[in-house]
Parts: sequence; structure tokens; C-alpha cells
Amino acid sequence: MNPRYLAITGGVGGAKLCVGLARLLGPDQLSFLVNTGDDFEHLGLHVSPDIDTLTYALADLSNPETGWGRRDESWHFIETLRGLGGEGWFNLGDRDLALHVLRSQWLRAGIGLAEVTDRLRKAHGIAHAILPMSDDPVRTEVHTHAGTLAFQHYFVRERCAPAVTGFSFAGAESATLNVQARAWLADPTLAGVIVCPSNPFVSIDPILAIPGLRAALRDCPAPVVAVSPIVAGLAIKGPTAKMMEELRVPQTAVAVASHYEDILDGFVLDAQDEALIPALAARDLPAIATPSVMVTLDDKTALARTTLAFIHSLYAP
Ligand code: FO1
Repeated sequence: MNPRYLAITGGVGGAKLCVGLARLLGPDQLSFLVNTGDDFEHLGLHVSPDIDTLTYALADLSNPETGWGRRDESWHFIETLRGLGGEGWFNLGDRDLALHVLRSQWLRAGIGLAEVTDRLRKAHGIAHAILPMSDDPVRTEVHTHAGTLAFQHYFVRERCAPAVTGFSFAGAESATLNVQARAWLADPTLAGVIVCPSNPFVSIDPILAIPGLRAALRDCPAPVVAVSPIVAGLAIKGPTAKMMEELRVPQTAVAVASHYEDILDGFVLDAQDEALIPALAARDLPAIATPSVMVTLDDKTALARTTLAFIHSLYAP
């Protein structure tokens, strides 16, 4: 049986590495465990942004400028909705809308999010399993000086402007981990877990908040390796560095490694942060440095290949 890998991901940055991994590993060797803490009910629809961002990335349908939503999009629906006085702050494209309508229809029929997601990834011709972290609702709440905001209200409506003081993941304590992900983590052929370069606070932490997952990652014999979302003190995309500043956490890759510490066996730094390798070694965390800014497909594949080689170097079964 071929060695298996589980990638833990959320958001645009994580999806890029997932595309690289999917070019190297087939569906019997690689599955994706995805954040659903960003999900929300909007305009009567259930929207799952991180599942959709990964779906479009794997189907090569992503909008290259934003990383979310589809390219070749049109906006007649949302422009008309705004004109009628509806909530227009969350840009739903006309083609993207079909995905939200179909998901919402199936969920209303009582079909679970994992099954809905499996139907939709197959409908997009995607061979790899996309595993929502749970079928149970988990909602990221952003605590700010101006009060608590639902994630999309913070991220899109308020454009990440409010200073954050913390996060909570409503429903996580009673959420059940996706069954297939649990099976992969217990599988003796599991050869590695990759924590993708996503926002640790709002893309990865909601997943790690699912009861049993941190313990399963600590106990699994396969190496757990994270790829840093922070390069030379900056986030490649999104509010990670801004959140770290507001949380009084150093905006460094070392701080990200510390954030994950109890579950990590290795850490992948960007080439610009090579000087941080000794600091991580001093914490018994093996690290490598390699180019990690992913623009082209080759960049994504190269980072995936280097990460897998690093995992192999750590894995003494
Ligand atoms: N992000 C934005 O910054 N503005 C938007 O209008 C927006 C719309 C949108 C529609 C569908 C979808 O799947 C994602 C969308 N996103 C938008 C991205 C989304 O808010 C974030 O990607 C995740 O929630 C965090 O990574």
C-alpha cells in the first residue's frame, strides 16, 4: 500500500500548497482536511468559503487575482441584489452562486456536509477527497475591541480592520471530527501530515479545536510538518501578521512554530528565514528553509516536493 498523507488546510495560501501536493500524490495517497469555521448562512444560502477555495484551486477554476471564487466570473446577481437593497458586501459571482445553491439544497434535504462536499468535488472532476473538518457546525468568532464579529463580517464586511483580541470557535467542543480523516490518522500507512501555510488563528486553529484531533496528531507515528505562512515577518496573503501584532505575538515564523508546537515534528521556513533554523533546533524542532512563495504551479509543486522529502527525512518507521 502506498504511503498516505493528510493535508490540513484553510484559505487561499493553504489551497496553493494542496494543488502542489495533488500533482505529486494520487487520491489513494492524499486527502485534504478543510476548515469550516468560516462557513456562514448568507442570503438563505450555506456558504463554505474554505471548501470552495480548495475546490476551485484543485479544479483549476480559481480567480488568480483573489484566490477565492472563480475566474471568468460575472456579477449580475450580486449587482441586482444590491440595486434592490439586499446585502451586497459578500461578492457572490453568478457561476459561484450555483455551487452555493446546490450545497444549500442538499444540506436542507438533510445530507451531511461531508457527503455534500464529496458530491461537489466529484462534480468538479476532482479525484482527491476533500474532507470538511466536521459535519457539525463550528463558527469562528473574532473578538475585537469593538466586540465579537462573525468571521465573514470581520474578514469581508469590515475588511479585517478591527484590532483582534482573540478568537473562539462556537460549537467546536461538541463537533465530531470527519470520519474519513479520523480513519486516515489511525491508518498504519499514514506517512505524514502537512499543516498548510494557512492562517494559524482562523484557518488551522478551528480544525485543531475539534476534540481529539490534537491528541491524534500528537500520537500519530507519522511526522506532522507545518509550512510557515509568515515569510520574513510578513504574511503572504491575508491578516496573519496583523493579527499577530494585535495579539502581541512576534510576527515571525518561530512564533508560528511555537503556536503549533505540541503537534509538530518539523517546520518548513521560507528561504529568507533560514537564519531561524538554529532557534527552532534549540526547541527540538527540526526545520528546513526553502522558497515558499507560491505564484506558479511549479512553485506549488516544488514546495510540495520539498515538504514531502523533509517528512521522509523525519520518518523512521
Ligand atoms: N473574500 C473577500 O475578501 N471578499 C469577498 O467578497 C469574498 C467573497 C467570497 C465568496 C465566496 C467564497 O467562497 C469566498 C469569498 N471570499 C471573499 C473569501 C473568503 O471570505 C475567505 O477566503 C475565507 O473565508 C478566509 O480564507
